Amino acid sequence: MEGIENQKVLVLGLGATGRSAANFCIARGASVLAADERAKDPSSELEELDPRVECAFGQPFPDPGKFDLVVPSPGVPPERYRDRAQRVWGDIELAYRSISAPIIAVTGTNGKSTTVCLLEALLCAAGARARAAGNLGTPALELVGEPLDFAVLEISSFQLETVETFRPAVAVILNITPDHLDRHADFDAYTSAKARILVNQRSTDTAVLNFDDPAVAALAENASGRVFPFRTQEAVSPGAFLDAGSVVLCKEDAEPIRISLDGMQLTGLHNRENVLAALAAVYAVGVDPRCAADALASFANLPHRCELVGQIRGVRYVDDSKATNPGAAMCSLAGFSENLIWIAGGRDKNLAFDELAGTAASRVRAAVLIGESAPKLEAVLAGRMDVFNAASLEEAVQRASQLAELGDVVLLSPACASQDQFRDFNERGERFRAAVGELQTREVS
Ligand code: UMA
Ligand code: ADP
Repeated sequence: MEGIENQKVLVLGLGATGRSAANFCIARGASVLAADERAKDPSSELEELDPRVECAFGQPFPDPGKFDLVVPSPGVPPERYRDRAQRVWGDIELAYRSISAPIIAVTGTNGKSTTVCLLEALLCAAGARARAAGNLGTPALELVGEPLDFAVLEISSFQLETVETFRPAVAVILNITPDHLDRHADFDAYTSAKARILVNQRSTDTAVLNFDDPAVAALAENASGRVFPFRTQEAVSPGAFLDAGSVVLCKEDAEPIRISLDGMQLTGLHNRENVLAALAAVYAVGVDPRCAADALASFANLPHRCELVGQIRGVRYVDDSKATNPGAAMCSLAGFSENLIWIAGGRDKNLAFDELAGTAASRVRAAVLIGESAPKLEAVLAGRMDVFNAASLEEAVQRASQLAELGDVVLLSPACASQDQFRDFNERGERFRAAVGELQTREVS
């Protein structure tokens, strides 16, 4: 890759992104200092780091002004380097400059991981070589050098803050609702970060935009790529929409394509939106969506996304640990017609819960609250349903099982981040599943 040979590179953060970026830069002839403010953890995955990378742990970041290029990890806020750095390229910019396959990039507040994994499955079903990476967990730089027809990247607002020339062939924006307002100054700043996915597109590129979402639809005006909208409630042409259990794809110069969703495994209206967006992106890159659609029959909800993890005495237990903001939790709550015993709470990201409380009021019989945000949630929920507090997730599952009646659903859909009590949403989901398993074992013994 041009631009980093013999350069002095500072990598900020030594998580998954930092390690991949440090290895990438050193392999391309840069000298690399990788800094992490936490103390060195012997159990962390540093053995995968190239030994030529110099590491600094447990001290404030060095002066970014002393380096040619700064590569920040997504979790490092721009205030930490912006004013001093000569040049900033995040891992997505580095990956973009090195991946030769066309890039399909997906952002949005919710549904990104489901959509990129589905896109990978759809494209592979049509015979293309495609791989998904990015905010999903596998850093984007791991796709460099892979023989691919398409690279599918999940991109967060944090990652979009550090792109410069990044220009995806297809950019998908699924939805924009409040999230990460502990990092972005306000909703407008968060929306502006998301909009950066479109900023370098040209007329031959495509922007797949959710026109049911006003914040996303408003971005069409300044999009320089071809806009291909999708809607669940209304027909749109050109664009993609739902009609009587089918997806309809319309392009100006072609007959509409109709794809039945009968036999689709994904559940919930929100996943129909994700399917619409994914099929629209497949169509936009010139792959036949009818061949791709075979994948819909085998592609199920990802772990920790409205996943059924147990059934005890007629009560179903559903793990939606990945619902880390109010918008995601609202969409899961709205998807149930059963009475809910709702487990919620965790780390607050400076988000309002009032609208969520309104949705919850019509469906939730009792809420069991955990984590740092429990008092803030209790303030908006009390009086609208029974509210209980629990000191741990295990205690919450126990309490929920006592409150649940035949036919109810116990739903973990926290509306908050997990890091106050867990490593990440995966650990929170696994602990929920284990607690349900424990209840099941006691039931049979
Ligand atoms: N660090 C500092 N100083 C700081 C901030 C962080 O030293 O001010 C260090 C930490 O000590 C830590 C390292 O930086 O060792 C962590 O960096 P990071 O938080 O950027 O984490 P990574 O492991 O590189 O993971 C990142 C994404 N994390 C975030 O955006 C916070 C992962 O998304 C992503 O899967 C991964 O890159 C691969 O692309 C996680 C996430 O929560 C799942 N994303 C948010 C979301 O989905 O809502 C945006
Ligand atoms: P992300 O990667 O953006 O966090 P996921 O696909 O992992 O998205 O889904 C996380 C949660 O967001 C799901 O469990 C569900 O509650 C909710 N969700 C998924 N897709 C959508 C959507 N299109 N609109 C609103 N909420 C959604």
